[in-house]
Amino acid sequence: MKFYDVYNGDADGLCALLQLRLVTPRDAILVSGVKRDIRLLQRVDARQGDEIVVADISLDANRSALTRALQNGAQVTWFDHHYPGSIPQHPALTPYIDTDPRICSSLIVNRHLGGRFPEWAIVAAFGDNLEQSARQLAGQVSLQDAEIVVLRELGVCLNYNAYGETIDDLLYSPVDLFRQLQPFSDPRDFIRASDVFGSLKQRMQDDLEHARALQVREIAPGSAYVVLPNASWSRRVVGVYANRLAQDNPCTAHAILVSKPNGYLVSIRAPTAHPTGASKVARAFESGGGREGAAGIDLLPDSELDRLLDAMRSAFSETV
Ligand SMILES: [Mn+2]
Repeated sequence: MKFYDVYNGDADGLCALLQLRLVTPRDAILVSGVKRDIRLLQRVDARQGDEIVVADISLDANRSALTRALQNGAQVTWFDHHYPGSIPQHPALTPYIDTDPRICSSLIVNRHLGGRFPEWAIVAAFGDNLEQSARQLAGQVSLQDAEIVVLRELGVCLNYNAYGETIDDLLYSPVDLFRQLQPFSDPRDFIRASDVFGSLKQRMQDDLEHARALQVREIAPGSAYVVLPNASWSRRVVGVYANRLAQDNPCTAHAILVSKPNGYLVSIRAPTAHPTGASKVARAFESGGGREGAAGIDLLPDSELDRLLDAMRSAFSETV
């Protein structure tokens, strides 16, 4: 009989699993990947009696692997906040799934554990950009403002570490990073004792400086785009940089393109002042999808760049 812990490599996935393992230490096989790598359950070859815990990846995106694991006789416990589709009714599946937009997987685990490690849930909520939920929980456990600032920074850094095309782009593999976090029941102790936080912060600053040196071009009043080169730092920083651009220019929509060999990876952010329209732009392209405020296109062929700029112009120009 084997244990498997399957989790998204971002702040939320890490902190969700961490809380569980602090309560129930377990020598499990860790399965994770870059943030975009969400079809993780297919990597598990589950047998009768195996126990699988899944955190922060969509059930819907892993449905066939889940069905197979259940058929093979595994027990599966699932903590998540992404769209699950229809949840199978099976005695061996225990789902803790809540798609409330104010919730993330680590907040679900915090609730499940009766608030044993809220500081880690706060780190994750900041990492998932859930400012209000993070601050609300921080208020409940009476954290000081200076502590909130540093937990927020840690969440942003852990989230930053998960961005990349492959593990090679990352400073720490999500499995290694989990092992680094595992000894600490409180993120404030982790920050004091480990040099991981400092390394991530430094690397993120360096990557952001590269990005800020590039020209952001206006498409029309209210929309802009920027092209990052085909480089590891681009793929690492794209999520953090997109959030910074949005925060610094709340009335402007942004398309952030990262060059690939035959096109671009595109992140689209609606203006934070009117956070709608991003998914409509993305869905006009074959590999596009996402949410109202933040969406993306996996591969935009070079020949479609003009069409993207047109779509940005007509989606966002009147919203200013
Ligand atoms: Mn999440």
